[in-house]
Amino acid sequence: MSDVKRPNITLYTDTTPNGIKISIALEELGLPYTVEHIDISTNRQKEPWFLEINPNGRIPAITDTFTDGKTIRLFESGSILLYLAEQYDPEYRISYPKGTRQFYEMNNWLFFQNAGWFDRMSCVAELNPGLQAWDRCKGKPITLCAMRRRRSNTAWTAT
Ligand SMILES: N[C@@H](CCC(=O)N[C@@H](CS)C(=O)NCC(=O)O)C(=O)O
Repeated sequence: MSDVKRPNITLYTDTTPNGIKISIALEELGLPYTVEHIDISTNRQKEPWFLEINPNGRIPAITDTFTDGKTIRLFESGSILLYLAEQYDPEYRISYPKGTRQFYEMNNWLFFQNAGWFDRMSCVAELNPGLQAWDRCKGKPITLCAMRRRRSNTAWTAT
């Protein structure tokens, strides 16, 4: 489809590390994109129009024009990074060729970051420390629970 105009990326984000890491990837790849600020302190991420983009109601998310000419939505920062790498990183600026040793090592760390409590911590590692940071990442009972357990030195499980 030669008349498909892409990239046509809109990044839905806020100033949290999970959001910022997508901005970093886009900048590193030198891609043009539009930013739609989702102020999570006002719960904009839970509005019906945004839930069409991310049914989980969280930033970051992106939309793009896919190779078929139709809009594609991406949510979960790891999924977004893989999409950007596969679609727009032919020179391997931020990724590695599929099937190489480095590719699998990259995936180790990608999943490590996204699957564990580190992902929750990414939200907390805001510029504003303490409770204010918790406020900005409200709705995180798992994190709070994990933090409490860590503080009390008991074994941690994400319950
Ligand atoms: N696993 C998700 C985490 C996304 C996430 O938790 N985003 C937070 C900001 S860092 C958010 O949108 N919080 C608002 C809410 O949970 O309502 C990812 O990697 O994208």
